[in-house]
Amino acid sequence: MKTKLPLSQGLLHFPGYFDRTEQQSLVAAVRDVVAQAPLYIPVMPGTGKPMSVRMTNCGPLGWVTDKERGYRYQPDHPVTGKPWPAIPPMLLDLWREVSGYAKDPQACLVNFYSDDAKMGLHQDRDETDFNAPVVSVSLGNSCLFRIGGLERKDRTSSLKLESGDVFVLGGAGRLCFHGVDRIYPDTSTLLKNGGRINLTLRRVNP
Ligand SMILES: O=C(O)CCC(=O)C(=O)O
Ligand SMILES: [Mn+2]
Repeated sequence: MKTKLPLSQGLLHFPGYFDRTEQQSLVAAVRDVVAQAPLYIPVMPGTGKPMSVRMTNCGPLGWVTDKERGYRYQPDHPVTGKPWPAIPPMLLDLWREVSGYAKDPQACLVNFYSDDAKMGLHQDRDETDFNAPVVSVSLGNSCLFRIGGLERKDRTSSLKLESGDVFVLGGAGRLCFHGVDRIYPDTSTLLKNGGRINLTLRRVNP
């Protein structure tokens, strides 16, 4: 484990938590997940507008969204109908090291950002247990990550998340608004076709 930078209560940034070799192992593990549970294009509830980020999951539960039924967790892939593959052991180790939460994560959302993708400001609030943190891993090109307060109108600040970084939203920061404003092309050689992968570990139910 590398340095830990507390930003404000419950928000932790671990720059370079995973070294290059570990990042390569994680990419191989993600490729394995994607081979079993292909990336798909999620759409916004209500409008059906497609997101720019492609997604899949691993773990007993996966986060999905569609036009009719909205944001939720479910045990199977919305396109293939198959159960999600298991969470790779390296990610379970990460969770056990940084989450401070006794039980293992139930969901790992895999977000793939092409270099022009982004994610709007939002809270992670589809879980019933907010005592567990959200633990996220960045791989590939760097991004501009925006983090705010508990209300949408609160002041936000921005930081770069680079390949191998870990970010934790926990404690008083568990429900902070956050989003990804942009990806910086050609800032990493980890993914041969560019883009960024974000892995988000969550506990869904107590
Ligand atoms: O890509 C990121 O760093 C954040 C992803 C995120 O906020 C989410 O999937 O809920
Ligand atoms: Mn989020």
